[in-house]
Amino acid sequence: MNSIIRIAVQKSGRLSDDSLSLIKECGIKFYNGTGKLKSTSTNFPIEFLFLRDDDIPGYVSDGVADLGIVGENELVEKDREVSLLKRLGFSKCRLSLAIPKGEDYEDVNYFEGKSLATSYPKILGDYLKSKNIHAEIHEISGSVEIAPSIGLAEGICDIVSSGSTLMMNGLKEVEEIFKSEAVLIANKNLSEEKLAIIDKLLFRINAVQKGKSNKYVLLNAPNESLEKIINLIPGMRSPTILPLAQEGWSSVHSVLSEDQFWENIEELRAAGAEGILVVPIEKMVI
Ligand code: PRT
Ligand code: ZN
Repeated sequence: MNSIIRIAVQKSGRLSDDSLSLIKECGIKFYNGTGKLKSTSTNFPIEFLFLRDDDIPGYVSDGVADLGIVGENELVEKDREVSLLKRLGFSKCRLSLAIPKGEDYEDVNYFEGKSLATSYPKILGDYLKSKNIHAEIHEISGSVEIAPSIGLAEGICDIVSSGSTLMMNGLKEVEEIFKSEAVLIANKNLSEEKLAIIDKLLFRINAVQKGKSNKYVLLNAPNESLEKIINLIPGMRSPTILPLAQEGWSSVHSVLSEDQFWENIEELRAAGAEGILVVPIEKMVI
């Protein structure tokens, strides 16, 4: 029988768009009609389950799904037995402690004997324990940021991204306790056939991720500077050098990380490079 893998992705929320874009960038086609709970790819042996993110670690650990894409915060909080296959680099956020803006804060001992509202009692409990702090944890499922203003708790532990929700609620972030991003998780007891399909998927994800973090750079340079320029943009194996129609000039093509490009831009220009083009790469297989 031909195996097929089943992946759980968030149905609708902050992880959904990026999870589905990643799958599409891997060349995997599927129909994602609104309200659908399940879908099967037409060109890769994969089936999708669209779920609430809270349920994804459990479904993967129970084997209802073989793979899942979920925030690391949810994964650690739910504490289920699964393998973390890959960090995916999107939905980045942090879990932080915050208190009313006007409060004086020196260090984490501030929280001794205080009450804290959170949707992440496990991560918060483990953190407080590691700091030997005794605080009362109120678990609430949403709108955590209003807890201090309605007198439910003295501080909160919640997800922060830009920080504007805290600010709008008169709170200040005082400790970051956990960093999170979307992760790909897998069931721990998968058949060889399923593992082989997952390897193919990971190969594609790696190619997409490599492509995103690198750029294709083309520039023109006088031949006497070529050696210097090659050292600045060494590329995957070595740059491609093509002669220009104008005598004494060449076109140099290379691949490098965007950071590396910006670090070297002044030196490239000083070496005589001109007509510099930086082009996105869709996929990159090394
Ligand atoms: O319906 P379902 O249960 O599937 O979704 P959900 O509402 O539980 O989760 P969702 O879609 O809000 O978030 C899914 C995942 O995205 C989280 O588990 C995190 O891993 C990640 N993520 C990234 C975030 C944020 N950024 C984020 N900013 N999750 C929540 N927030 C919220 C936060 O709770 C707070 O209310 O945004 C507010 C803070 O944002 P800033 O920008 O104002 O600081
Ligand atoms: Zn949720």
